[in-house]
Amino acid sequence: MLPVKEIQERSDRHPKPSDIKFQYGTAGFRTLGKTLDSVLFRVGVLAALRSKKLDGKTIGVMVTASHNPEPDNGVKLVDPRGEMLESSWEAHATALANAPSSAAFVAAVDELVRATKIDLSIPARVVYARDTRPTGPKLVAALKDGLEAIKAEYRDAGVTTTPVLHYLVRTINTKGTKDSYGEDTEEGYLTKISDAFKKLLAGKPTPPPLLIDCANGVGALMAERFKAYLGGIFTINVVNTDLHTPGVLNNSCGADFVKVNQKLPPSITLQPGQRACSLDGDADRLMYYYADEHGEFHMLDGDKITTLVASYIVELVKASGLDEQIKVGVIQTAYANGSSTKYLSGRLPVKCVPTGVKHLHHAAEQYDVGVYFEANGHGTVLFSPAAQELISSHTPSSALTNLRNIIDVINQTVGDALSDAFLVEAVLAHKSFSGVEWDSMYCDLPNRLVKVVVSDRNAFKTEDAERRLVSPPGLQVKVDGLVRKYGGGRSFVRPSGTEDVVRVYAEAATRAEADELAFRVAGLVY
Ligand code: NG1
Ligand code: ZN
Repeated sequence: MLPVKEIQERSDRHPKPSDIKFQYGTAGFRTLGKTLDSVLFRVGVLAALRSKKLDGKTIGVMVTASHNPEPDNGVKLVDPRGEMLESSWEAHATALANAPSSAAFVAAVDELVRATKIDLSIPARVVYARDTRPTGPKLVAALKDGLEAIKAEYRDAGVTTTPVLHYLVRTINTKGTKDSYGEDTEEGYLTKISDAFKKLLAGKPTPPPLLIDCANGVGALMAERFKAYLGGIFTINVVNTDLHTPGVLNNSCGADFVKVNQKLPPSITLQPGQRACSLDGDADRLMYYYADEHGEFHMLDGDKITTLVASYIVELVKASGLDEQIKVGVIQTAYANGSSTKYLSGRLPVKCVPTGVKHLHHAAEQYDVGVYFEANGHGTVLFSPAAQELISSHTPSSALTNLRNIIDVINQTVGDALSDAFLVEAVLAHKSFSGVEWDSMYCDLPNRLVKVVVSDRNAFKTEDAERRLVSPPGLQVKVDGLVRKYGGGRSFVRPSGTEDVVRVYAEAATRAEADELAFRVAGLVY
């Protein structure tokens, strides 16, 4: 039985603002933090229902707005294997969040229970965490109220990164099984990743210390904790670690700042030859960069990470004699730099999917080893169970041992900036690459990403993995007309899934042309 009275009474303490329509998008619910109280309460109830639906498996809830400005906040659900919420439930989430009153909310819950045939007698289990945003504690209190209203068991993972929460969900649900993914604690996470990293570095020259820009977010806590686990083998120097001054989170620092502005955060100075990286506000995106011998900045984004990592894994698979059995593939979105696609396509299967981790993750699962990084630095590598089995059962060789350690250094549940940084450092050490050699694998086409505020972003519909517009009618033809004027140019328009804007991306042979094409296409959209 649904505790109707309990839910309704508690829901009354979290009234829905009448003027807001919430939407569960690619990054869950995300908007101004102070408007999200009712959403968090309802997500508590929803997460419990999802757990009941999945036989009492533990569901994760992460309270974060990632790279967005500090006043924003958000919440997303994590399914039992640590992956994003199954898409069919996104509509349920949206429906529950928009019920206008407590009574309507209870009715919507009842409807969901019926429609999805949930057995309410099954216990519900949820683990949740939040990032460092000032609206976090209140939102977590609302979430807890929702969980208690429906009598779910819950575990508070405290203030931690998005990838740690995903790791916890997976480890909790596989504990004591043959699929065990590690200890279900933060220490378990730190130990698993750092042990594998140290093994990968054993016998290699110690890499130079790595400067990590933590975006003044929760990644600072985790990077700091990692230090104790690296056992003097690798040094990380953390900057932008201010978790207390209002307004500093993601402000002029972090992965998104670097990617969008294509420049160093003003708080960072690099010595010639020095390499560094930036995390975003919940530490699931990673942007690398280095200064060349003249001190000039060069960015090494998600596409560069894909290229480095996928090429190295292919080398190891070949050296292990497993290239017939293990096929490595790459998944990209339309935002991948055209040069990266060209470079990779000559060497590996490359697939383009719509923006959003769930699409990339799902496509990556179709390969024995699927490598995906969005250009913005969010990504991971997935090894199929069969590939992992082959790698662990084959007679050990140095290539195979490296592959095994790569499996453990990577957080396969979701993009994980710190784990990805260790992977990158390990590959660079193995290939004796500096930033320069890594960067020279291919040369990025100049590109520009701009946001356009429109009256209704839902009027923009796309096809072909978001590379072409089908609506508004006639617009794509005009975009094509402009693109033709730029040799080697490419441009596309799509509605954002996380902000109320339309994004325009353009690439061309020169910086000036890429900028011009982007702004001219934006002019068509506006
Ligand atoms: P939207 O707002 O749909 O473009 C952004 C990123 C995605 C993904 C999501 C989730 C760009 C251009 N878009 O999506 O790649 O990371 O946020 O956080 O970077
Ligand atoms: Zn993020």
